[in-house]
Amino acid sequence: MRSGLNKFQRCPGCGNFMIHLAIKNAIKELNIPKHKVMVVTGIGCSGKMSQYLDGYGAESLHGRSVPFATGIKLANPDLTVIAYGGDGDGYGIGLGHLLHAARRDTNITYIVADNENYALTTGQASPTTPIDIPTKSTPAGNQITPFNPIELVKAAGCRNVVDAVDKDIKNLTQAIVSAIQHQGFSHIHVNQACPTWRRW
Ligand SMILES: Cc1ncc(C[n+]2csc(CCOP(=O)(O)OP(=O)(O)O)c2C)c(N)n1
Ligand code: SF4
Repeated sequence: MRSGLNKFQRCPGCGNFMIHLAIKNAIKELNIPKHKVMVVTGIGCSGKMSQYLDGYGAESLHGRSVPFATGIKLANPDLTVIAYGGDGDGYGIGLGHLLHAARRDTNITYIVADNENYALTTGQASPTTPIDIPTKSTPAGNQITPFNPIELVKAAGCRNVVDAVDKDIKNLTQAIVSAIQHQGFSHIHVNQACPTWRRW
């Protein structure tokens, strides 16, 4: 964690803790020095990640971590660039950026923590909320069919797409290591626990 920050803004049991550990493990395993890592986040509970990892970090705009990260990689190809955000961020407002990054095959790693809701804004439905699930924005149950982000990103041309689970830190770490090593755009979808809002 960065010096000066001594408190995580996360609920107990939040899956972001485990994904955080996996990112740290992967950077350590690959021996990447702090000054060669850039973590760019969007906005959300997940968006705090850039504040908690050593190295360069930027909390950008909601849904805009991918274009922000793309610009950084183009300007400084020596950096390991990781973009990170939630399902609302990446699969909702930022979906266009994700699909075009997959098509362009820019050499960055994009991790989405999918808790199937907009958690920071207190639990509204997202593009991955299952059918019939009641949320703040769908009190009678979500009636909009969710999409499959893995298939969508593959269809856009991404050659390295992985489906992972936050609590399986070993596999998640290896997925992040492989994604960083992959020469091109990598997408890691992480099924993320959110004990506060995701009660399904
Ligand atoms: C352009 C814009 N629209 C809306 C918001 C309000 N907002 C902040 S976080 C958020 C959703 C967060 O959900 P998600 O991206 O899934 O991340 P999580 O909090 O679940 O990690 C929204 C709608 C914003 N900050 N900027
Ligand atoms: S609301 Fe959910 S995603 Fe946000 S910190 Fe709490 S458990 Fe984590």
